Amino acid sequence: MSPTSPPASPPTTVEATVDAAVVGAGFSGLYAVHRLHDLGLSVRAFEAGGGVGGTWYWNRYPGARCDIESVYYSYSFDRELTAEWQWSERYAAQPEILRYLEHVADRFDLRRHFTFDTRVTGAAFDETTGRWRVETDGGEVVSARHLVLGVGLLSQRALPDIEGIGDFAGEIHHTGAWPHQAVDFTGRRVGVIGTGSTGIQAIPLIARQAEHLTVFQRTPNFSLPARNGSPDPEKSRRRIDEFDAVTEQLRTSSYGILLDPPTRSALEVSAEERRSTYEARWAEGTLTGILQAYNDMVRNQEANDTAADFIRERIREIVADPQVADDLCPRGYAYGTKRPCLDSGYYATYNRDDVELVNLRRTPIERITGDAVVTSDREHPVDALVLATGYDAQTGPLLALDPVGRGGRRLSAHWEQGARSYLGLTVAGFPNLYTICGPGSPSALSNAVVSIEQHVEWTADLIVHLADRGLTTAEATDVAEKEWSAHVQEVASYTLYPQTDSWLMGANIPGKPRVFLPYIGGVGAYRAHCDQVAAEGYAGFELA
Ligand code: NA7
Repeated sequence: MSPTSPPASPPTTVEATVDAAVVGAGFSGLYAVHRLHDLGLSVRAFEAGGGVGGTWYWNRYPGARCDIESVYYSYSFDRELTAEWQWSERYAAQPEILRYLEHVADRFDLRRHFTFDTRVTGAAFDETTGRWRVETDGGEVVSARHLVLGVGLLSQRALPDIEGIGDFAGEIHHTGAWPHQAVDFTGRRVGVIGTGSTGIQAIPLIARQAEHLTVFQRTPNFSLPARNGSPDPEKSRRRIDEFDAVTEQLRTSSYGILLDPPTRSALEVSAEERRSTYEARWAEGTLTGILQAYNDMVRNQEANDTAADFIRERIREIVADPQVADDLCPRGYAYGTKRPCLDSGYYATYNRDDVELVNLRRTPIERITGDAVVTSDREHPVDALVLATGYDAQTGPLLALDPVGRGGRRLSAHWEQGARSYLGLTVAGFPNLYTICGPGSPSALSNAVVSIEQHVEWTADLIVHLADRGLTTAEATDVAEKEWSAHVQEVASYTLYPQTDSWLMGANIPGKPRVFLPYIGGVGAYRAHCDQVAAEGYAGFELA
């Protein structure tokens, strides 16, 4: 080759032919690889990160931890795995959850199936072969009969479109792409934009380290104290000694967590009784304690107001400055319809002299300069900026990959008017494509690990069903997709959720079509429905 020859184009030949390609090495991808390999399928998997972990690989910001108790926020597919892993905290922090997933990868020898630091850049269904052609940024091409996307529901970062943000001269990080080395804020003036679950976890810890912290809040959230500490020994014991029973309870519950379903309306008990219930649940330290105290909390505004008022009272009790307390009080949307938060000392952080809250509803951000955030009333000098601004949830990661289905139709075209799916796991016109935690599945409104296991197992069963019968493709019918998508919206319409601007509605992303993304019918009911579909020979699918 002469020195002037053009560089070789990336290889276009198929390098590997497998039964299944899996994208992602988080809870979904790891389990999908394990399950499919165990069933005797050949599997190739790709992960953009440098290791396993998914969400827990990327979210290394201070305070990152789960807000479902760790004893339940872990896999349940293997009793020995559960028995041998001891969580050190009731709500484990990111490094421990990452260690757990690394342990799972090692224990089941999963890493050998993965290529890390490699992003899948395209996937197209070849109608002549009935296979997916999967391309990576490493120049690799894989031909796979089945394509399982475990790309996460909160992995496509939403960066704020603020004038001048690119000119900021200091350190700037989105919480979902946090550096691997701890960021030291000592002696620095830090600005945090965003007060969702992430901001609420990070703010107390950043405040302790920084010289000064300015929190830029657009919408206040409802948060309950986590009361983190050691795991409850009785729950840990039961999880192992009564493994099958607890697993079954989680799988058939509404949210993938253990709770006694509420039977009464908040409005049929006296104000005193309600108050003592809320107080007990405020003391309990769980994400959904108050939300699940009565059965009409997310359906009836008046019932919801009783809980919202109670939490606002607590905020006013904790926060010394009445104006700051008032600014922190959520209003104008029902409690729980933005995902609720769990914190460790969040509200009390605003009693520190070195922490300032900027209410962006009063004084919006106008621009960012080299060393300041400029709001409509003044400049806030900062040396570092933390963007806790969330994600293009559920659809974002799938549309970033934008698979090409039958007839050359892209997923982005199919979802132009909003996401639709059959069971949240499959899409009409995209045979053998499985979207773990996809829109229309309960994942975002549940203990995601419990949902993920169900999604993966159901998908694996479908793949085996095809193989056993010498069939090659499963494809959701248009009718099934239409009916399921209508059902997802209908169930949501019985609640207060669709009235709130939240990422659950796609409202945090400009121009994103408004549909309610997760399925709110309950983890147990959803599982039963999926099982029924399978029992009927995969009703709603064309198997070919
Ligand atoms: P969320 O819950 O989407 O929160 C993002 C926060 O960032 C929220 O307070 C937003 O305010 C705020 N935001 C977003 N863009 C801007 C701009 N441009 N200016 C000011 N403020 C902004 O993301 P999280 O990472 O906290 O949590 C995501 C999920 O991870 C969580 O629900 C759990 O399931 C785990 P807004 O409310 O849009 O007014």
